Amino acid sequence: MAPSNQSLLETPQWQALAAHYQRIRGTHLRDLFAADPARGERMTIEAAGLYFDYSKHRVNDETLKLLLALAEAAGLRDRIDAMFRGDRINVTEKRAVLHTALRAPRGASIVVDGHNVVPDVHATLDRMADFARRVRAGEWKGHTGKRIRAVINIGIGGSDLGPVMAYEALRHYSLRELTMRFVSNVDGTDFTEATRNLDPAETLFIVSSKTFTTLETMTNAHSARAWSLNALGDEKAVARHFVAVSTNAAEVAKFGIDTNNMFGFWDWVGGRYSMDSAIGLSTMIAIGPENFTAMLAGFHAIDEHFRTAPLARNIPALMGLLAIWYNNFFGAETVAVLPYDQYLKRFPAYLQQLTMESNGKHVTLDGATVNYQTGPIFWGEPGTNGQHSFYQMIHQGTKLIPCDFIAFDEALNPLGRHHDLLIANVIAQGEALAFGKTPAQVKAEGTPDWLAPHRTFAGNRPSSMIMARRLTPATLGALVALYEHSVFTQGAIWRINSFDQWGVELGKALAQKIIPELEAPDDPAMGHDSSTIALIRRYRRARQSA
Ligand code: G6Q
Repeated sequence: MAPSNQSLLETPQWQALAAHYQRIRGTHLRDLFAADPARGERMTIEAAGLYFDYSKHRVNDETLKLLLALAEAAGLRDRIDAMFRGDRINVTEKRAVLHTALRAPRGASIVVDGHNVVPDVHATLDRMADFARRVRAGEWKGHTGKRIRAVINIGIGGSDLGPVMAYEALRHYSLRELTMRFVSNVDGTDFTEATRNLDPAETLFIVSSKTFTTLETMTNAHSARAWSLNALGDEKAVARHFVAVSTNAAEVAKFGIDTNNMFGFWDWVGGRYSMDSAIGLSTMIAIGPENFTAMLAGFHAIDEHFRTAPLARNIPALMGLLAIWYNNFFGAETVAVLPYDQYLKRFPAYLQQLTMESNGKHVTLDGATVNYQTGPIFWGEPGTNGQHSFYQMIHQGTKLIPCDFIAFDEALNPLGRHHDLLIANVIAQGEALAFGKTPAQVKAEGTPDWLAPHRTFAGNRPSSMIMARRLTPATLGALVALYEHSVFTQGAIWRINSFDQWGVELGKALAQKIIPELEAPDDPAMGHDSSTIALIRRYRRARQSA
């Protein structure tokens, strides 16, 4: 492992990559494929039902060797073991990072502070399953005796994005008689629209908040309480219409939710890593406990792959190293995630939090400012829709945008030729990005000389292809775990803490000062800059005249 006082950029492994980059940067994917006819089969890995094709990356065997040497020097293997073991690798919050324990099989042992946490995980899963079954079967009745027909998860950030994404992704497996909705924004529109047309007597709220103090969630939870009680007219109704998912029993009780109706988790589960903890209660209610268990098994299969496969055959490790290759050597600033599956429409939004909240950091673990780029910007939309909008830039713009394509062999909703057309598109995109179209090819098609530059595609634009047989709960778990561990790999190389979020904590405090300034009856004394003061005064005038 490199001495920790040696800057990453000074390590021999980094310098070897920098020198190698100078040699390979001009090499075209056309040449790499021409030189090795087996490349498209050789540079693939299968694990946990996923097929990963990394042949269309601007790498050769030497690049991979050097990237793997970088990982070895960063002690990636030891870092992985430390995470799985439950070491307090989240050093700024002094916490273990054990989302992998959430999907450990019953009977496994993971000891934190002398205590095996796996039985606790399964005890919570059992309580969740019991509750989910009762709601799904109509046995959990509302205050007036009516069955529950709508479930609303109130949460934000890590307590919302995972549940929303998983519900959308697994909607095919969901109990259609139940209406599932999600409220996150403090904008009252979110709550108002989510509850429109719902009967409070048939609506169950899951208030999901690790801390149970988050402004948006508590504001929405109080509005939900008022909405329920306004219709049901009895404080006792709260017990039938509200359950909580939290680590903070005291605040849950203060809100009026019976702690018997609380599902807990632990400080070693980060918000953005919590979709398979009790935060997934809405997912479990939607798809049922068996499907939820299958999803956890998918996560666990990739956990085991990441923990045990040699780094050279380790999908998340390679994904992470390729991200570093483009981010730090090619200067790419973003990664596009392009699922060719309508059910994965919220997957890019989910990944934005997972990747950017984890690796949007500018200091190393010991507090030194980095002198290299860290986490790239993640973005994306489902194919084929994106093809008719921003793909133009990926094909012909001046920015290098590595892409992750995700697709499935089988459609969940077979309909005529739709699936063949979908898959033809995703395969064609990867091919076009890699190989482009030369001026000679364009002219041979009869394009006049003046138009040829506009119709030429340079190619050499890298992409990964991730395929699976079909989108199942297990596949979704495996996919999410891939990205979790790719993010981990990147953080380990950059020597940053991927598990804190001080920027988010700042956001939670910022508005607190301004709220009373907006609501004060008389013009308050304000210690802000002139723009902020003018904006506050402008809003106060509008508010007073409304
Ligand atoms: C996730 C972040 C953040 C968090 C939300 C909600 O890693 O910490 O997105 O999940 O701010 O926090 P609570 O669950 O405490 O309400």
